[in-house]
Amino acid sequence: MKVLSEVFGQLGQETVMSYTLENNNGMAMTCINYGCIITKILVPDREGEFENIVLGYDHLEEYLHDSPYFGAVVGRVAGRIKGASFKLGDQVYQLAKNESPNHLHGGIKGFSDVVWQASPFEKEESVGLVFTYTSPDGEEGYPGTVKMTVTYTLTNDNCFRIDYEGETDQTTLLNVTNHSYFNLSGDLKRDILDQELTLKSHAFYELDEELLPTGKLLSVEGTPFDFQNGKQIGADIKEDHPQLKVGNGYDHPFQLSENHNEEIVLVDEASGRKLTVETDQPCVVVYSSSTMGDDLTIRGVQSKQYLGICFETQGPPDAIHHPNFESCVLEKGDVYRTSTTFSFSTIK
Ligand code: FUC
Repeated sequence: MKVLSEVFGQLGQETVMSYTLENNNGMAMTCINYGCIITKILVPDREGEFENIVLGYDHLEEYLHDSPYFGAVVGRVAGRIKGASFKLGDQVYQLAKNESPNHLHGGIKGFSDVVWQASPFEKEESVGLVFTYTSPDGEEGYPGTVKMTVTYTLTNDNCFRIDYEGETDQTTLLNVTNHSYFNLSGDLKRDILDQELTLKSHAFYELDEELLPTGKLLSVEGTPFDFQNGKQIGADIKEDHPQLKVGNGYDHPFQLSENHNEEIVLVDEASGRKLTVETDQPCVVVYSSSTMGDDLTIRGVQSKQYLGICFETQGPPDAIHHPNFESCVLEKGDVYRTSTTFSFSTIK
């Protein structure tokens, strides 16, 4: 097991570093301390050939200008906040309107757009990185100074784990996730429509035209949103369903009916690669790159709709406006703590 580090780029006075974590099987993942972005994950197919299975870039410039949150940690609050404003007690807070009139993924310069402190570690059975960032009171409009720690750990069983921890000095909101786009075909050979998704979810959150939750949970039963028995992502994606129209495909929070029990499984039959995602979070936003256009060049591959799929494990979006959702309020003295694992294997 080892960690290799090198300079990735320069951002004003700050040097952005890249770190490659490698385990004893040759599985390797590269991340940078700008936005804790995962730039690359190399895993074997059924023949043992290692290829990259996430959307990412090799240059900092591309992340600064052309990245829809590729591989990044997003926060303080992932997803949209209606009207870019919320109330805590009697106080109204105005957030950055970066998807006017709403707030998206932590704002203009959220966790995905700042340089984190990184310290690599090497242990007997794991290698990793501890990222820390202190978000000052008022950043992007949020109250409280928030101290964040995000730990990436790679183990010898081809499991990659993300641990998030946060503390605040006054009541605030916190709901963080990672926005990696997966594509198990390897080096973006195909889109994700024929990759098979199994999702232990009985219900998904209805979205309005602005992709904000209406507050209603809808049963997946008999709808294109039912992945309980596994099916290709493309199987029903073009069906005439009002919620698919809203999201241009899947861009929805699903309520997880189980945790830490293979609740999200993605399989690419052609390569034999399998990804299993497990979390303690109550929901996952499944985003099928539905709004991705053809305007990006990703390591030589032209971007297109459905080129990747994100599994944004998190608390439900816009929870501050929906008292029936799990709360995303963090009080002073409490610790925000959550984890998600991404395990890679192959099928016969
Ligand atoms: C996802 C989506 C959004 C957005 C963004 C890049 O999380 O929910 O619609 O397009 O990522």
